[in-house]
Formats: sequence, structure tokens, C-alpha cells
Amino acid sequence: MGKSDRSETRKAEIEEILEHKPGTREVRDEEDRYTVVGATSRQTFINWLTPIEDHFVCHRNDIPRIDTDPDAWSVRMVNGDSKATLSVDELRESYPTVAVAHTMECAGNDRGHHEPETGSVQWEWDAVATAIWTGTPVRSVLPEIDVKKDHADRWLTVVGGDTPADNDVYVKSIPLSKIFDDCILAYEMNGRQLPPEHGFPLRLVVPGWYGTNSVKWVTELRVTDTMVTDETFSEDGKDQTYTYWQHEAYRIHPASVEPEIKTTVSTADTWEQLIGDVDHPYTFDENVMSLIGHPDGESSVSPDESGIIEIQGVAWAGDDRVRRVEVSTDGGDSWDDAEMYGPDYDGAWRLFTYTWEPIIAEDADNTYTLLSRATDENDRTQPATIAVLDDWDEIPDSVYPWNEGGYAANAYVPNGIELQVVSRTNE
Ligand SMILES: Nc1nc2c(c(=O)[nH]1)N[C@H]1C(S)=C(S)[C@@H](COP(=O)(O)O)O[C@H]1N2
Ligand SMILES: [Mo]
Repeated sequence: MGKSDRSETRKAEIEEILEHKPGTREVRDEEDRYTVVGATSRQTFINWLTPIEDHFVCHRNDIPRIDTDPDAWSVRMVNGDSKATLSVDELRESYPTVAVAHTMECAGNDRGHHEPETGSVQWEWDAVATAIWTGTPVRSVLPEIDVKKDHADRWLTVVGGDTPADNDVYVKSIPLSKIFDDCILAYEMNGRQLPPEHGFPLRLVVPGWYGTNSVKWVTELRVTDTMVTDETFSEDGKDQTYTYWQHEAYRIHPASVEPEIKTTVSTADTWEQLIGDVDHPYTFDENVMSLIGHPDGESSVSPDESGIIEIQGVAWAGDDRVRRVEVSTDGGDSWDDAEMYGPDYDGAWRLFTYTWEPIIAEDADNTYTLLSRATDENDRTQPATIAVLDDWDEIPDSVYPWNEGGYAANAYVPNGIELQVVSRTNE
């Protein structure tokens, strides 16, 4: 398929997605050929569950069209000489069914707040959402290829079926320990059949990890001793590369660096890699982050009868827990604890609320800057800003390092909300 043909199919595809996600925003990057739509509005962040209609979409290639029976789709499994094939139907009928909550955040969320600007899709806060995914625990199918327990140092290399013959195969390697812990092969999203753009008929869900790891349209699971290398698939005899998505894209690094292909990392925790000894971290577990959903800054707001504005939002920390959420109503000069409430699942965000009694002065314009910042169970607090740093070995608490791909940023100042408070009578 030529470049212009692809741009045509892409256009048609996005139009189709926007038809059943009517409120979402198209945030397309033509050059990079990404198909993406972002969250409808800040207001989605007052809900714990994101309706499918509001869930962002992000992928590079065309959606594989499955014209035949979805059960004709099968997954190949390989562990050395041990091989098996399972249909979606078999997965659904013959293995345990579980549901997991997962806050999916694109590793490029907040990329648009990098200065200088980076390449690719300029997301602001749009690319994060929480859904309930239903499917088969991956650990329950691995015995079919003689993997009966977690080999802590091995990997599961997962292949997506969306790659055209002239492109890098969409492949991600996930540590087997994480796979055994909570990963699933999902065929339902929020209790409905998986929509095509979210991976129909089958996708991997890696709870609490950046979206890139949750491979859509899964065709193969391969147990490997290292993260994917081109040798991993050499027996397939195809002239395609398999390492781009794991080792080149989605790595955190300064400008003009080509990260080397690693066989393994000492920790899958993205932040620990960043402040530790892993050169050019892989974007695995999501960094601690929060967003205000109400007020949304789109219009002025008035307090209720008792003079109160309820500030509401969400906070998450990948597969770690959120320990604390604070809110500032004066642009960060002072902070107060917000209250966390609602559902509390590993890998999914928490709701928070903060009762604010704004002062409305007669002769001022009453503009306020609202910020939220979260702290995880490891006592890591969101940094304030994204900045260009010379020395990554000494990352100050208050700064997230500008990086060439614009990945994994979790600074709170760029997501602040400026709003005008008007008294009820002046509405
Ligand atoms: N096969 C395949 N899986 C993929 C991708 C892709 O391009 N191809 N994109 C990834 C990225 S970058 C993200 S953020 C999530 C988005 O999942 P969603 O579209 O269901 O929100 O899917 C991931 N899985
Ligand atoms: Mo992504």
C-alpha cells in the first residue's frame, strides 16, 4: 500500500471512530501516521469508569479488518519447541474469566507540554482513561506451552496483527512476573464486545502500565529469555524488524541519543529506571499522576449556596498505590489534602474531591490557578515542571526531564486550571 493510499484509509478509519465517539477530539499526526483520538473533555476525569465513547484511541497502523467470524482468529503460542494455538472461542470457553480495571495512559500523554516541542502527537492530558477489561488471565494459558510458573527473569513477547509487510512489527516484551501477576487477554471492554479500534477480537491488557504495552489484535505469544531481538523471530523468515516498538520508540532519552537494545532491565518501574542506573528507561509502569476534571477551566464557575466549589479529579500511580492527593488553589503557593474516595483497584485511578471556599472580591477579577499533585506509596510526588536537564543522574524532585520522545511526563503545573470565580448573583 502506498503512502497516499494509507493516508486515505487512515482518514476513513478516523471518521468511522469519530462516528461512534462523537465527542472525542481528533489529534492526528499525519507524518507519523498515528490514528488517535483523545478524551472528550476534562469532565471525563470526574468519572471513575470511562465510557467506551470517551476512551482515547492510539495506534500506528490500520485496524486489521476481521471480516470472518471472530472465532476464526487464533493466537499462536511458542516456548522453544513447545507450541500451541488457541482460538478466541477456546480462550473464552475453556479457561477462567476475569475482569481487571486498568487506567490506560499513553506514554505520550502530556507530550504537548514539552518545550521545545517534540515530534509525534501533541497530546495534552487527553490520552488517559479507565475501563473494565474482561478476558482470560495469561497465566492460565501458558501451561499449554509448558510454562507453569513465573520464571522471574524471562519475558512474554506479544505480537500485534496490525503490521503491514513494509513496516516494523508491533511487538512488546513484558516481564513474565508481571504477566503472571495480573495480565489478561481481553475480549470485552466495559462489558461489551471489544470495539475494532480497541483491539477486537483480542488484546493484551497490562494493568497500570503505559498503553503501549497493551498490544491490540494479538496474534502471538512467545516466551523468551530476553526482551525481543530480531533473532527472536528469525525462524519466521520474514524480512521485517521486530525491535522498533520495544527498544527505539517509547524509550526515555535526551535529544540525539539512539538507545541501545538491552536484553533486560534491573527494574520494570519506570521512575526507578529513570532515577537509577538504567540508561534510557523503557516506559513500563505508569508514573504517579493526577488531573482535575471539575472545574474544567472552560468557563467561569460560581460557588453553591454555601459558598463552596467542589474540586474533583483522578489520581493514579501505575501498578503502585496512590497514597496522597493535594490540591492548590493559589498556583502552588499552598497545598491542602484532598480526599480520595470510590473504587480502589490495583492498576486503576482513584477519584478525589476537595471542598474549596473561594474568596470573591468585589473589585478584583477573581482568577484562580488550581493544581493537583499526587504522591505514590513509594513517597514519590509528581514533579512541578518539565525541564531540559543536562545531567540526568541528578534529577531534582521538582523537575521531570524533557526527553526527545516526550514520554512518561507527570508534571503538575502544565495541567493546572485557570478559572474565574463569579458570585452567584452576577451570573
Ligand atoms: N497492535 C498494536 N497495539 C497497540 C498499539 C498499536 O499501534 N498496535 N498502540 C499502543 C498504544 S501506543 C496505546 S496508548 C494503546 C492504546 O489503546 P486504546 O486505543 O485501546 O486506548 O494501545 C497500544 N497497543
Ligand atoms: Mo500510546
